[in-house]
Amino acid sequence: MSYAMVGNESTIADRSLPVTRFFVLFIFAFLLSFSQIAYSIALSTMPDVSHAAGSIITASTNTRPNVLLIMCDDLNDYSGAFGGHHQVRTPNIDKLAKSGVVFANAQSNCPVCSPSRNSLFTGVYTHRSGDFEWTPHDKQPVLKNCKTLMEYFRENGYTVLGSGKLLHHNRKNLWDEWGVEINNYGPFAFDGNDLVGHPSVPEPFRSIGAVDGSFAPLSDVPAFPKSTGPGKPGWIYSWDKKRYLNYIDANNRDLTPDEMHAEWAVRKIKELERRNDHKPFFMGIGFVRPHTPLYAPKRFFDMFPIEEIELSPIKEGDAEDCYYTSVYPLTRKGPRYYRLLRESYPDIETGLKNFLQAYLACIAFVDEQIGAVLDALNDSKFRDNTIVVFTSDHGWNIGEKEYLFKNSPWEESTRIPLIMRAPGRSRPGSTVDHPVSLIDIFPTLTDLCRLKGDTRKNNAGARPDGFSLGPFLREPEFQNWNGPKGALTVLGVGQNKKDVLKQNYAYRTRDWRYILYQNGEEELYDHRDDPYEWDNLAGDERYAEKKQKLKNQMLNIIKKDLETIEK
Ligand SMILES: [Ca+2]
Ligand SMILES: [Ca+2]
Repeated sequence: MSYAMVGNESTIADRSLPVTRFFVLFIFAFLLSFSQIAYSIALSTMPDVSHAAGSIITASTNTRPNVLLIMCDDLNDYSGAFGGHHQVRTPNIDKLAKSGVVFANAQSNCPVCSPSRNSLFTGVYTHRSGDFEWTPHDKQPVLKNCKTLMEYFRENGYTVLGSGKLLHHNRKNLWDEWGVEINNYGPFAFDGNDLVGHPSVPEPFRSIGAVDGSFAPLSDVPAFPKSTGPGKPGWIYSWDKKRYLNYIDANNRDLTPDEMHAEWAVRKIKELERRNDHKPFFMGIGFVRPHTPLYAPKRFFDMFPIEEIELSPIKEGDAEDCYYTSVYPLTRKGPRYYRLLRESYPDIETGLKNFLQAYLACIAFVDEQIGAVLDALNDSKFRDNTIVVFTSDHGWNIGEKEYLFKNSPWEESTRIPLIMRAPGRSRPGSTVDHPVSLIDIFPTLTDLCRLKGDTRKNNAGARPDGFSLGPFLREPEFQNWNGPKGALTVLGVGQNKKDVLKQNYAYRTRDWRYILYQNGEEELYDHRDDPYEWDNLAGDERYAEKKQKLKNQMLNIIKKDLETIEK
């Protein structure tokens, strides 16, 4: 119970009968003493890390570190610290990178929103839980029996606060304090009747719709020749069509959801400072850009004039030695969006440049939101005892291999930015090249914050599959990590949901990417001289031994889980 609520009850009591007042005061005293007892128990059961050798705590107080987890949505490796697109503008992410540790070869375990986030927040591999689609975690046979990071932190005496897109299907009861209630993806173009593709986007790409078929600066308020319904065309926040985002000009407009979440986080950090309640906090802030629709204030589009945009290197005919379309139809989003973009512009280069301009604008925009939150943290008393984790749920292909979407088995979809800063423990400005993945975040935070207790709610749950990245924070070239040599990514196929070996897998080591499709087709890329994964070496006899070795390593990770499932 928060002090604010107790305060309200006291106010009511002042206007009530004496008996009621006594009762309320009694409850108040009971809650106060109970919270103090609970806190004492929590402290006594927690290891005292303040004097431990190499403790991440620099202060002499008996406190555990706070955690600030910042997530982006669909952000690939373009940000500057990851050597991505050379025109990208991410000064705040880059600044964080300089003060923390960059994981330069971090991978998503499932490159699509819902399963990736379920996996991150429970620590359980997607293929192990069978979570390949859009079922909320608490409706699934394995994941509903696992504690989320939020529950686990709370159980360990943390105050747990969040705002924005963290789990794909948020559950407010997982948080002590939840931030802004809003559809995170908005605003959307509204034609007076429906949420539609932005009218400035050419057809047929626009026909994809209000989410994936839309990109424009916010100043381009959706206008239509004639209203098709009872409403007024313009920007609208949500599918319920109730709340408009009013836009007069750049300085006179309503905020976008990401801006609201940043504002909430800044305000909350200041409030936590004043609160002084001795409990550490876990705060999650989930920004939705650069997820589609790619809308951002115009000044961010102006940073990337269309005539100056350069595409990432794309090889003509690159998809010809790939097997994606041997298991998925050409009507699937990635190939289809690429074709629709090509048909909407004089040529595919022009189409990709227009899309990329909006993607870069949204990255620059979200970087500014990230900067606001990090500045608030760095200006607060929490700067030196707060672990910062920054990442994304997966990446996005922008035209590589004739694919425009997430959820591919290739580097641009699977590679993610990952930065960790643990004051007193991480070496500022260092880079880890060892492959790691989102599955490792849960055990890393468990390790750094010395969380205790079973992460499962009962035996039907699964334990976290990853390994703590703690050793890399101090020693970027650490050689004896307990984790695997490579990072595993799964691309689920809905119809074979229960058969773990009937999914498609990618496996990324330091130098290689190996892909095994459910029909047995393979791809193999040597990143040492093929960073764009142009030449599939899987059919080349000279690499047969290498390929087999990678396949075995990968299957060992998967089969270990199979054994666990069969028990
Ligand atoms: Ca996503
Ligand atoms: Ca190729």
